[in-house]
Amino acid sequence: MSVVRTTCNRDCPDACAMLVHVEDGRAVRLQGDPQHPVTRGFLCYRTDQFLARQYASERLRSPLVRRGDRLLTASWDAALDRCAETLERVRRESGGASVFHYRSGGSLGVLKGVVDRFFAHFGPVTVKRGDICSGGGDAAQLADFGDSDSNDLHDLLSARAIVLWGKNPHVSGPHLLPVLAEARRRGARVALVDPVRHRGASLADLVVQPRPGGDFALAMGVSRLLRERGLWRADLGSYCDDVEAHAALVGSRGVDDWAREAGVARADVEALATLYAEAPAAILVGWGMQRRSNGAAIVRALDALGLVTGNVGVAGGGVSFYFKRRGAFDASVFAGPPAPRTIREPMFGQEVLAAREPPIRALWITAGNPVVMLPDSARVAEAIRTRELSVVVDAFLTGTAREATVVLPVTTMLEDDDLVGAYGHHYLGEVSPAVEAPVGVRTDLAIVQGLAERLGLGDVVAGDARSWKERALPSVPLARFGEGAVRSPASPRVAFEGRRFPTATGRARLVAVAPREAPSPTPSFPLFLQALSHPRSQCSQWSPAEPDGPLVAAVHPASAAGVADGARARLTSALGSLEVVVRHDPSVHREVVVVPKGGSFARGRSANALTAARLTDDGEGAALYEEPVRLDPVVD
Ligand SMILES: Nc1nc2c(c(=O)[nH]1)N[C@H]1C(S)=C(S)[C@@H](COP(=O)(O)OP(=O)(O)OC[C@H]3O[C@@H](n4cnc5c(=O)[nH]c(N)nc54)[C@H](O)[C@@H]3O)O[C@H]1N2
Ligand SMILES: Nc1nc2c(c(=O)[nH]1)N[C@H]1C(S)=C(S)[C@@H](COP(=O)(O)OP(=O)(O)OC[C@H]3O[C@@H](n4cnc5c(=O)[nH]c(N)nc54)[C@H](O)[C@@H]3O)O[C@H]1N2
Ligand code: SF4
Ligand SMILES: [Mo]
Repeated sequence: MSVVRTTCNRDCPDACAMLVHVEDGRAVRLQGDPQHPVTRGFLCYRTDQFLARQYASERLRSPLVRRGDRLLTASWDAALDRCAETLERVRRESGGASVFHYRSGGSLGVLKGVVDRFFAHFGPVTVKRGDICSGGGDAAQLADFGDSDSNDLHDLLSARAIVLWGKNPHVSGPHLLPVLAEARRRGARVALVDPVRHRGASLADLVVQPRPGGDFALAMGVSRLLRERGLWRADLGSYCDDVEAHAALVGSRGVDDWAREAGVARADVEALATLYAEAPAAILVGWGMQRRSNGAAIVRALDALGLVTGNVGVAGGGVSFYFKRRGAFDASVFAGPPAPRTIREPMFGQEVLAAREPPIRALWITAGNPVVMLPDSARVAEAIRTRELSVVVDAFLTGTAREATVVLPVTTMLEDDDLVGAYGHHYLGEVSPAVEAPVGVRTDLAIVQGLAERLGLGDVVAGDARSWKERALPSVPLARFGEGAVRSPASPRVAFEGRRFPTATGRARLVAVAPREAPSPTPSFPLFLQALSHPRSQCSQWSPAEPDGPLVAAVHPASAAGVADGARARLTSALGSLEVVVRHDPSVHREVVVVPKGGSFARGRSANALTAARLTDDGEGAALYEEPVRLDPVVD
């Protein structure tokens, strides 16, 4: 029996330090490291259950190569030869741009960048642009602050007020919860702003339920009231640009009008303004809210609220969206010649199919399941199915892998060797192999090295995991990871301390233009589909296994179109329909229906089969939660 210390590499803010208990070469228990200041001895449900996935009989143990309709087992040599020959030919005939390397967040391991490096040197090839997860919010914070980073997580203990704005920590990042609880014990008041009154309400002194996307107006209303109460800082012009234009925007409507547009009562705006007026006040900006056609503008409105009240650049304050997880790493190690072309991630299906001069002839997919996780699933599937070569590197036969020409089996996080940064706190983590990979399974690093050798580029990606870690993180000796939690040297404890911003003027920018109003539902499609994070899955990775049967759709009883609680219904959008089981849930806003994200495409559980590809207002993110849908009773 041994215990191996490692880090969870999943796409989650928490980057937990894990203790893996190993018996006879088999992991038997996963434990959160009690010594780690954020992990505090516990893991989330989905990773507590990860061993079911680790040892699932469905895990791939051999490469698969397509013959006609079927994917057949092949040797590594045969599979890699096939990949190399086709990539070579396609590049010779059509240039590097005819190859598209798509990498997503199946693992946040920094060394996945070696695959990027290979393709940059092989081509350079086409890569993605924008970000399906956080494009809108990233663009907003870059525009306003010049960077996207947060105060230390434990700095929240200095806050007097905390607003969870569109964020569901019980599901999406549970290691925020003990910090929130402690902040409350120290007297902070907490508000929750979300169209879904989720479990976060149990920690909140105030809950405001705006209509979906109504947050821009809500923030404007709060700001207007605070200005009327004399709570805008007098020296605003010394650290902000566009002050007059912003003041005109906030003043362009009365509080009642802003409240109406936000879909809340004036009393809600007043209560939120009163709570937020307790300085220092922190806004924790969730990821869900910015996946909207006005998502970047919403985050800009929250940035502005923090700026005008003097809550940015101070302890206990901040408008925290993202912790700069890559800050400590040397990105140049993974770089190569610039990409000749980019594909907007949310438009994957459409743009791959439409690409010309050259067309996209070959696709390589690393740590992504785009058929399930990107909108317009059917088109994404078609785009993958119709290339001359589509290679999917994954541990399972996902909805994406099923469409591939070649599938290459990869290690899980318990077998991998890597480094991660967190986007919900400032600690870095080392991913160390706790168990050996099954025979026939390789790391992404070994796979790309095998490919590179065949293409005469072995030197570009040579080196073991350890040497890549040392190159990627020159400022921290790896031995430090054995001694306890390692804080990123790249992030100060207070972001933008002293109200100094890395923008062209050194000042922050205030939003000056209102976005288009959030869309309203129509009589024929009275609901918006919100496919949200679920406790049992990490995006499309379920643990234990994905439930059988139709998706469960949670809807306010008044919006259930007469479908009884527990009854079956059809959920229909302009793109198609799925069978669901309706659950009446009065905590869900009346304009919204909530289903889990990441459901299987083949089994009719994928919300993205119904969701059209739409961009956010900035940052080329996806407006995932604006698909108009309706529920219809199923008549047996
Ligand atoms: N269990 C689990 N945890 C996960 C994941 C998972 O799949 N499962 N995914 C991970 C990933 S990829 C990410 S990016 C992170 C964060 O990923 P998310 O789970 O997307 O993040 P949250 O910040 O909790 O945002 C979700 C909340 O935003 C709310 N929201 C949606 N629209 C609006 C709006 O217009 N206004 C307001 N105020 N709120 C709105 C939703 O109702 C919901 O409560 O979490 C990670 N954590
Ligand atoms: N409708 C709707 N769609 C959404 C969302 C939503 O809220 N609603 N959320 C969006 C968000 S926030 C995100 S981040 C994206 C996530 O989209 P993806 O990143 O595509 O999702 P995952 O399911 O986390 O991971 C993809 C695959 O990576 C594999 N994988 C895991 N570890 C490794 C590894 O080490 N190497 C390799 N090669 N593969 C590995 C997994 O087995 C999995 O099949 O989805 C987005 N899609
Ligand atoms: S998925 Fe997130 S909360 Fe769960 S163990 Fe991993 S880092 Fe921690
Ligand atoms: Mo995400």
